[in-house]
Amino acid sequence: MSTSHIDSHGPVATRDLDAADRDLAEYGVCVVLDALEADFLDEVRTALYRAAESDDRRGRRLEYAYGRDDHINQRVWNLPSRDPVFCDLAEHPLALRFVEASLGWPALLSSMSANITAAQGASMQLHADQGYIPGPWTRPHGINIAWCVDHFTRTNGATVYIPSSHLKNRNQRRDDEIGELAPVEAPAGSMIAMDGRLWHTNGVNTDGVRRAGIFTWYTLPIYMPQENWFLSASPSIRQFGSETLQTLLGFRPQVLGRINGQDRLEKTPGTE
Ligand SMILES: O=C(O)CCC(=O)C(=O)O
Repeated sequence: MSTSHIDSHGPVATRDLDAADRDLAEYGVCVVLDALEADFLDEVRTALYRAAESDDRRGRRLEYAYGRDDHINQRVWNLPSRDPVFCDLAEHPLALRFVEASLGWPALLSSMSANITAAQGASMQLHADQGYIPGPWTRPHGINIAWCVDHFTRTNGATVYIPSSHLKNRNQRRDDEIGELAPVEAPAGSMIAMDGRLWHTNGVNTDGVRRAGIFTWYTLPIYMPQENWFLSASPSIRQFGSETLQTLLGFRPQVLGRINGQDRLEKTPGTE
């Protein structure tokens, strides 16, 4: 697979949400500038690097390459359980705007993890995030909202993708002829939305400048989440999480995953 980059005609980083919607429809990806306020971004960055360093120190460092072996980038999973600031991020109004437009409501948070690229860290396997969903696809079954914790540049591992590949309506196959990949360059604090059908991966970090991105993967509410929230979410989220967050985690089921036919534990008859 080639990993060289092209300067394709692609999404233009913007503050105009209508323009972002058009880019998402046409290219399968859009970039919203200044999506996070500076103080909030600092809080997110501090919490993320603290979690990453804690994993390193405790021998819990994880890497993830989606089917490839060579990888030295760090992955931090289950972010809502690592710091409440990530709960706020999971239900950020801008993210939910794109989630609702793409999937409707309710939707599920399938996973929320950070990918921190490091010097010479390899690309993951090129993939569509909804690749595990049987075809034929006729629409997005999920949307990945990526938060740029650091600048995303073509040399530090910015996400790379095949423009408009979402319109192929199928996952990438190993025998596909892959042309050049386009980088999504965006300043820290930007939000990137990717259609669940888009073929993408992380770029190779060639300059050694650390790049953290938080990937928040939402799906239609009919799919088992990538993260098993029932086992891995911190109990404090069940206690203190907002209604919206609990809906996203599947703790307020509306159709599937009900509890004795009800949408929450507390309403189960005879348990009060
Ligand atoms: O780190 C990146 O830029 C891409 C991550 C990714 O492809 C994913 O989490 O599905």
